[in-house]
Order: sequence, then structure tokens, then C-alpha cells
Amino acid sequence: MSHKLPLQPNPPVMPSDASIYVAGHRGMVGSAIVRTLRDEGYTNLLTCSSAELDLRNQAAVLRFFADNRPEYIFLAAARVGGIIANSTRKGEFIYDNLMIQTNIIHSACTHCASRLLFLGSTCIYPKNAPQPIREEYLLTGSLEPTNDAYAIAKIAGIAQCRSYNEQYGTRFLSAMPNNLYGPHDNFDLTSSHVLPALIRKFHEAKEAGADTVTVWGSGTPLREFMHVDDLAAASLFLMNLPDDSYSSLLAYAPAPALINVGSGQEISIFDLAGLIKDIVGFDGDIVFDASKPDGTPRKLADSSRLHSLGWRHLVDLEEGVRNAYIWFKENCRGIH
Ligand code: GFB
Repeated sequence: MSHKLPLQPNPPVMPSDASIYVAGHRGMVGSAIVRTLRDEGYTNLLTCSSAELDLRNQAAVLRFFADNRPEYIFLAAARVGGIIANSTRKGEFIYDNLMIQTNIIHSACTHCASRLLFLGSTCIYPKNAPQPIREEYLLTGSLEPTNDAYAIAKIAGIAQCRSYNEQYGTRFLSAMPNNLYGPHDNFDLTSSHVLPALIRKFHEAKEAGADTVTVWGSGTPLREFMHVDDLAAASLFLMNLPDDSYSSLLAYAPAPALINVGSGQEISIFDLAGLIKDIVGFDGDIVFDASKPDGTPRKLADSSRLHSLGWRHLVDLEEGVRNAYIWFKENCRGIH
């Protein structure tokens, strides 16, 4: 989805020929960051597929950094998935994420990268955190059990960035987006997040002339959604912040080097199902499957610190879902 970037810092800190490594460029987030960087005129982008470079391999990652010495790093490589994948494959989620992020953050420090942006998720915050969730609520309560392994890995990444900033003087920042969706999303029903799953379910039900679509859980959980192009724009915005603003984010005493990236677009799963049903044009009924987990009841990010720097999301949820449905129909022929 192409739209004008909201309020980018001017002049940008990253020169257009800066050496920029986007880790995870084949994923939904990494590919959006690459698109946005290209649209903004960045010419020296470094990417590497997982077949060429296994980010879980410390020696290989150190060698990659020694050979390429990227100045700016967007760390979007991760093992991600929806509520069932997160709760049934915890071993993979904790191991892959810890290894990938530890290797990249450490190599970026060893090879003196100027800035690194580590991307996580608002599931790092306590399950029953006060809403909206401020950055300083990190580690103030127990985690949501369906994604605690993933969340603990991401919290370790935040702690690693903070620790390296303190001990080695690096300038690494962690950004926590809410629930994302958009082009290159995962539409596999066993591992996807709710929004792509419902696009596929309603589409297939409409095509098959089915009477019902099954939505997991009770429908009552609230989720905050943001189009991945908005996250990509926010990532560039943060990476390009002038030194004084960037330094104040790193030094922010209640929650150093950590910032939420949200849209404030919160909706219940019940209402999201209704919205997607209408956009797809399915005219059957919705059935809720109470045997599936609800997960955390609510996780609305407080994004006031990002807003105070001048950044706002641009993509409205309904427009974004329409666009994601078009993308699904054009790009996922094999699976429907
Ligand atoms: O998007 P989702 O899988 O992840 O589920 P979380 C959100 C809500 O949608 C849950 C419900 O209450 C699900 O039960 N839901 C309804 C469905 N129908 C479906 C469906 O067909 N598929 C899916 N996947 N959900 C993840 C975390 O949590 O969010 C990760 O596990 C990460 O760690 C990610 O934080 C952003 O929002 O519950």
C-alpha cells in the first residue's frame, strides 16, 4: 500500500547511501521496511535470505557483519505466529528468537553499528497491565501464558539492547508495535494471526457457499491493529530521529530505549469478524469456538511518547483491511 510517509524527521540522520541491513526482509515487517526505504531513496540496502545466512548461527552472523559492516540495522527477523502457534511451539519461539536477536545485537555492537532498531510486540507487557499500556509497565506483572516464551525472548532482547547501551555505549532502541497486518502476511490457518486468518476463512466460506465461519474464542478480547506500512514508516522515523531526540529516548528513565508504536485502533474480535465478513461479502453466520483460547483480554499500547515526537499512523483499519483482502486475492491464489 503506497502512501506518503507521515512527518519524517528532516534532515534525516541516515544518508541515502548509508549501509542499512534489514534482517528478516522476506517477512511482512521486513519487506515493508525495505519497500519504505526504497521509496525514500535509500540505495545501499543489505538483505540476506535465511538459506544464505542462518541468523541462529553465531559464527555466521559475526562473519556477515565483519564482511558488510552495516551502519544501521532494522532487526525484523523473528519467529512469529498467532495464538495457537505461540502456545503450542514455545520451544521454537524462545530458541529461534533468542538466538537470532542475540547474534544480531551482539554483532552490531562488535562491529560498531551507529543505530539498531529491535522490533518486538506489545505482548511483552503483563497480561493484566493497566490500559493503555505505558512502556514503564514492562516487568511489573505476570505474562499472558499463551505467548510467554515469545514474550520472554523479546524482553531479553530489550534487556540486551539496554545493557549494551549502558556498558558499551551503543545506541540501540527497541520498538514495540501492536497487532500488525498487511502485504506478505501469513495466511496459514494453523500459524497465522487473527486478521489474515479471518480474511482467508471468510473468503473461502464465500467461495464455497458455506453457511458459517468459525471464529476462535469468545469474541470479547480487544486488539489494537496497525497496517505494516505504518510500522515501517514509524521505524524509519525512529531511525532518522535527530541525535538529541534519539538520545532522550535511550535515556528515558522509567523505560530506557523502549518505545510503543500503536495506532489506537482498538476493536473486539467480534467486531473485527463482522468488519471482515462485510468487506469480503460473506452472508452466512459467525460461530464462536469456545474451545480455542482468548489470550490476553486487552493490550492497547500507550503511544503518547511516539506521538509527542510528531509521528502518527495513517492507515485507517477499514481501508487497511480492504487493501489486505485485495492483496490476499492477488497473491495467495495457491491457497484458495
Ligand atoms: O492474532 P492472534 O492469534 O494473537 O489472536 P494474539 C487474537 C485473538 O483472535 C485471540 C482470536 O483471542 C484469538 O482466539 N481469533 C479468532 C483467532 N479467530 C481466530 C483465528 O482464526 N485465528 C487466530 N490466530 N486467532 C499474538 C501473540 O497474540 O499476537 C504474539 O501470540 C504476538 O506473541 C502477536 O504478540 C501480535 O493477539 O492473542
